[in-house]
Amino acid sequence: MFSRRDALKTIALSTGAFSLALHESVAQVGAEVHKLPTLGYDYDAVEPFIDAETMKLHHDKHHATYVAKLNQAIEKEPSIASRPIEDLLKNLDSVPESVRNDIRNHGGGHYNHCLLWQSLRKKEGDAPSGALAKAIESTFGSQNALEEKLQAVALKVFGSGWAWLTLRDGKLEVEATPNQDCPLSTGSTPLLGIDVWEHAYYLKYQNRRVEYLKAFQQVINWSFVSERFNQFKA
Ligand code: MN3
Repeated sequence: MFSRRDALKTIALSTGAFSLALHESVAQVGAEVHKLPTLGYDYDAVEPFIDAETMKLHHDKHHATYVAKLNQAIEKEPSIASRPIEDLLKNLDSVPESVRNDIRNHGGGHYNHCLLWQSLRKKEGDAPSGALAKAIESTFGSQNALEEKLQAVALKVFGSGWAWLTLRDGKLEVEATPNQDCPLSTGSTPLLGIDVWEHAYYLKYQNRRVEYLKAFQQVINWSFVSERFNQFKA
C-alpha cells in the first residue's frame, strides 16, 4: 500500500531538501497541519473590557473549531498542506475548488483570530507610535478620527464580520469583511482586526455592540500594530 505519508515524501523528495523537511514534519503530525496558538496571556488579561469567560470560549472553542475544520479540509486536499495560510488566503483561486470555501471560512477564521489575540494588550494608555502615528495623522487627521471611523465601520457590519485597519497599496485604510473573509484575499494587509461576531462580545455586552467597540478600543496593542505597519510598509 502506498500511503499518503509515502506520497508526501515522494513529492517532497522531488522538490529538494527544504521541502523534504517541511513535508516530513507535516506527515509526522498527521492531519494537524495548523495548530491553535496560545493566547500569550491569561484569559482575564483584558478584563474588565473583555471578560475572561468570553476570551476562554472564543479562543478554546471558536478559534479551535476553525483550526480543526481547516485541518479537515487539508486532509481532503494534501496538495495544499505545505502552503502557509497567508499564501492560501492571498490566492484562494489557486486552492482546489472542493475545499476553497473551507479555506476561506476556516482558514480565514484561523488567520484572523491569530492576529486578534496579538492585537490585544494588558497595559492601558498605549498609542500608535513612529511611522504608524504619522501615517494615521496624514490619512485620517487624528488618532481620534481613526477610532471613530473604525467604530462606524464596525457598527455597520451586518451580521457577522470584521472591521479592519489595513495597508492597501501602501496606504492605510479602514475596511470591513463579512464572515471570516480575510483582507489578504482582496489584496490588502490587515494590521488590526476587530471581531464583530456576536461570539466576541455577547456574554458581557449582549446586543450592545457599540459598548463592546468602545471597550475594544481600550485594549488595542498599538505597539504590535505599529510594528506590523513597519514590517509591511517597508
Ligand atoms: Mn471570533
